[in-house]
Amino acid sequence: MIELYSFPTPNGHKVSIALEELGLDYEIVPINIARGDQFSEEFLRISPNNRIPAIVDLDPADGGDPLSIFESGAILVYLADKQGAFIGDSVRGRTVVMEWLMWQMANFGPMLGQLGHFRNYASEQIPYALERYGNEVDRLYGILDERLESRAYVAGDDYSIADMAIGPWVAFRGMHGVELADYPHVSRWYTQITSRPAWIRGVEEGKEQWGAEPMGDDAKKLLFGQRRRG
Ligand SMILES: N[C@@H](CCC(=O)N[C@@H](CS)C(=O)NCC(=O)O)C(=O)O
Repeated sequence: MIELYSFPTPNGHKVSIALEELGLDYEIVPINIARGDQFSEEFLRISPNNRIPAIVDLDPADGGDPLSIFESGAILVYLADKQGAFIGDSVRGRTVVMEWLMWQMANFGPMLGQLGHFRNYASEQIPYALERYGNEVDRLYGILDERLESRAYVAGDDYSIADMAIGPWVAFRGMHGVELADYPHVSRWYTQITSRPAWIRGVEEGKEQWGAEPMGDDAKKLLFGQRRRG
């Protein structure tokens, strides 16, 4: 059994999709980040960066104590290794999966996140920020589109955790002003991966919690005014 500490955001969905795809038994422990659950002592013990997602594997392969993991990329690698699936079955195959997983973690997620912030949550519209991150997001979607022009999936012929990491961010493209018609190969791939039954189940999980209430000033302060704890 795996406990998934999460909230239905792109980073949270990566892991619920992977758990469904891998057929692992799990239960969700909701962490409402708009209300400050991420700062509880219990959660910080497993996720010291006060971010979702995090997991606790109650039955780790070494038979030892429950094992906690934070950072979605580390979680995806752990789960894929646990089941021996979706991570490439050769040194070369695995390397390509890791490249594109890291590309998502270091580029596609953070840059889309910044653009989403400045478009949707900033107290004023700052042209420099919108242009800087808007350009970067267009560049990254362009890279992804090129990559998918001649491949079924991001890492090649096989669906992998790299697709599971990237796709959930495409799902939130409305927040970034992105039109899939501008990236036809991304569009083809996105339709393909999001029609998988496990994918659909993964994003349905906990759906009703997010967006149930509009982001108020208190939540914005909590999320966007953080400094060193203590
Ligand atoms: N690099 C982290 C990013 C996680 C992250 O940014 N999580 C957001 C939700 S998508 C969060 O928990 N925010 C809570 C906060 O900012 O306090 C990962 O991929 O796991």
